[in-house]
Amino acid sequence: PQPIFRKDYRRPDYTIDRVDLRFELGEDVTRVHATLTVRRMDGTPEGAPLVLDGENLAHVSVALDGRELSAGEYFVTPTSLTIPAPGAGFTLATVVEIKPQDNLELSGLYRSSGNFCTQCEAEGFRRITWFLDRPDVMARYSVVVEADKAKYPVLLANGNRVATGDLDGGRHFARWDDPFPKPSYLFALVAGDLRCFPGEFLTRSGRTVRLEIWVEPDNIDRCAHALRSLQAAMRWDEEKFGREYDLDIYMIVAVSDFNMGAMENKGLNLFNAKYVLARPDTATDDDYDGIESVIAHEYFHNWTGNRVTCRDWFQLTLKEGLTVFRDRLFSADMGSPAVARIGDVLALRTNQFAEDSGPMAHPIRPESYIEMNNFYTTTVYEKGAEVIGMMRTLLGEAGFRRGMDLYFERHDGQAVTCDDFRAALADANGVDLEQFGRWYSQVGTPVVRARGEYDADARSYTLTLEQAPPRGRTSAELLHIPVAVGLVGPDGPLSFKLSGETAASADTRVLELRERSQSFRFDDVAAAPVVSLLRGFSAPVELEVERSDADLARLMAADPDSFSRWDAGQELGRRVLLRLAADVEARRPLALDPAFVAACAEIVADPGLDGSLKALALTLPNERLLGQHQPVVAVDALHEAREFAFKALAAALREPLLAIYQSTAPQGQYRIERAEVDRRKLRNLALAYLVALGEPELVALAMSQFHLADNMTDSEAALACLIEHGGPERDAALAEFHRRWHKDPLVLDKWFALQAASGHPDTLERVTALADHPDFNLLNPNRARSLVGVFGMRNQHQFHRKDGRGHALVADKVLAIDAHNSQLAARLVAAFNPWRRFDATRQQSMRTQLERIAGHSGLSKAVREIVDRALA
Ligand code: B3K
Ligand code: ZN
Repeated sequence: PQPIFRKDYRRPDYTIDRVDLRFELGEDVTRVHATLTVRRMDGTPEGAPLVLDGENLAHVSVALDGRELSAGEYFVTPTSLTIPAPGAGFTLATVVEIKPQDNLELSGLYRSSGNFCTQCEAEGFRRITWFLDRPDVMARYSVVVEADKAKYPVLLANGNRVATGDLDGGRHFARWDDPFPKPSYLFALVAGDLRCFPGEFLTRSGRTVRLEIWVEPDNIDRCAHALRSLQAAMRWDEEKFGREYDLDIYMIVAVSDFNMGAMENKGLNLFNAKYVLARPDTATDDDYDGIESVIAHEYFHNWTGNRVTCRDWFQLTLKEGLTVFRDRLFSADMGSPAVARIGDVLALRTNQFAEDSGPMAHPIRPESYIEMNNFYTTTVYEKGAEVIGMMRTLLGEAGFRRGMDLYFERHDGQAVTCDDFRAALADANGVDLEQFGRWYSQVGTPVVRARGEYDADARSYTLTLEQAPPRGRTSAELLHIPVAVGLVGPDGPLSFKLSGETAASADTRVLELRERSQSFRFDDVAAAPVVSLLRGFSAPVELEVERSDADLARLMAADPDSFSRWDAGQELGRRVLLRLAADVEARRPLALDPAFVAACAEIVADPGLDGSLKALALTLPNERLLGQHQPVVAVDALHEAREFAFKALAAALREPLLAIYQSTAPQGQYRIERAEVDRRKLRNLALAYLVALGEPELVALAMSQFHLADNMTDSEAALACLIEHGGPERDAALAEFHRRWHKDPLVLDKWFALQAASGHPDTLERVTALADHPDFNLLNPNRARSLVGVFGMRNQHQFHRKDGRGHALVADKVLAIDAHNSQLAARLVAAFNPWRRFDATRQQSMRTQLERIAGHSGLSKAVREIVDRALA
């Protein structure tokens, strides 16, 4: 397959103004009747052919302006329908047959739990009917769905339901009209036996919108949190961005078999059930947060994505980076901004920085792709959100809002580019974002180096910032980088004055780094400071700054910016762990740095930190993150060092941790409230440390929490501790959990995932056995990810076993999955992407698996693209 390049974009020759669809849903075959109202675009030569996309369609007939075409008047290939010189304006009516029941790719029209559903982004609509399946063709849709009434009582599509009725043979129909023009990727249809959890929302202009959450009958008691989240998101978008919902009804359908998180189809979102269903005993605090943010994300797409959409798929970050940014602002407003920011940055560094330094590195606006679905990446999404965030930092909250307003005013109803977005922000504020635009084309994580000098006599501090190309790259254009800074003295934050400022203050200032190297002078600085840089993680860069362990300990104890405070602790922890790993490799005796222990003890005792922040501060950097800071990832040494440090810290802090555990026992029933979440976070962190000590009475604490918990947060946390602990307690708890939850797919996924993530030395054997467990199933993406994905992507130590068995296991599963679901297989095969970061033996082992996959006959183009890039 040939790559498609951004530079080759051409507007379409024809466009489609109206689409009339009729679906005859059937058990064996589904017929799709489509009537397209087509218009030749100005500037298209008269004789230009109309070429429609298609995939896996059994062609039945085609008619032009009501006249059936005969052979020779049109041409069909497996991926196209061509009508030579059809005219300037005409209708084209096609009939095709498809087999949703055989569609295991879960793209296009497919079946899940006996129901019909769709997923069209990026290029799934062509698997439903012949079409100009590209986002810059926006049409008005009218959809008739016909199906057996008993089996599929509920028939949904985008927009408003305008007619329903009975048909012969026990069948019925519903007709849906969507008044808003939309690209084909936002089309959706659902037919099935579903129950509705209803609600409503009164918009600020006084319209009542009906809200409907549709789920399988058994799940009707797990919808309240999703509905609340939706209502909160609708209110928030009105208040923060002035964006009101535009249809009379908004529907969400929970689907059990879904390739990703959710999909923002106009008025009819389809969701992975994992991001809808929650009940205290089945969903954790993190699940509740995940639901709130994904519900909000898809809702926010209604304006950033649907009303204003992407011209072409290279512009994906236009809607995704922006919508992730919006959902993050929302989550920060709903909960704790610091906790949210720390979580996002941790994920960015662990996943996106790794992607940036591997074979799949690409700019947030890619230059080429073979399979578009491979570019729904953490770079496009999360780094894309960081890029939006930097613009907001530069423009300020009000300036950003002005820019957003202008963007909607200019482009409502259009399919546009990232440059259009940037231009709206710049124009609304009269600023120049030209240099900033390089963030859209540059690959890799830039490096920012800092050094400072304090002049005690002059009471001034000079900070020099330098930007350098990403590691492993020799050149890069100069970027426009906002660097948020503050100074911290021995007794806390220091005030200072930058040139041009009239008064000194201790507030955070944003420096703009635009040259290779720039110096900034801070005046009226009363004492030698430690510089607190990149507060709130103001730019997605790697920071290099010389700071002693004591400097970091000072920031860890006293930085007024919660993010930087946490970050300093992480950097200190990372140094300690990397030194320990070196000791492991040199076979030196291990000892945990007492200064680090002391810093952690201070955190434990700090009355000013909430439980969630404490738990984050006391969580050691993960092994994947640590590996990024080594020239060659020392898999075993890192694992041993981290295990050692974890136990040593537990031993050193045993008494205060036990006191925490005992004083934070639940009072009354589970409640999903901030203070309660904080309490559970801290208590469960304490439990993990305590159980690691292996003392019978401490292990018993986990056992009893596991038995007594009235909620999944505490139950899962206790189970995780027992899994790490091993022994008969592990087996007993796992058996009990399985007995209790084996009929509940989302909970059972946790059972698989916890075992796949375990650092225990027998994890590979257990994962191998679990892959043959009767409850394991490669056809269901959640289940496959919970075992294979977690093992390959999150368990560095066991996946990268030196004997290569971890690699072989994941490669086997990738091949097995690729035979039916290439999108999912392509996600999982990315576990091999960092292969060049490891020692020769492991490299060889991964290379062997990559070559085995590459040589497999019938490999999908999605997996082929990833492995070819990895091996290149
Ligand atoms: N837009 C969808 C993702 C589609 C992925 C296609 N492979 C969900 C989201 O980002 O909101
Ligand atoms: Zn999105």
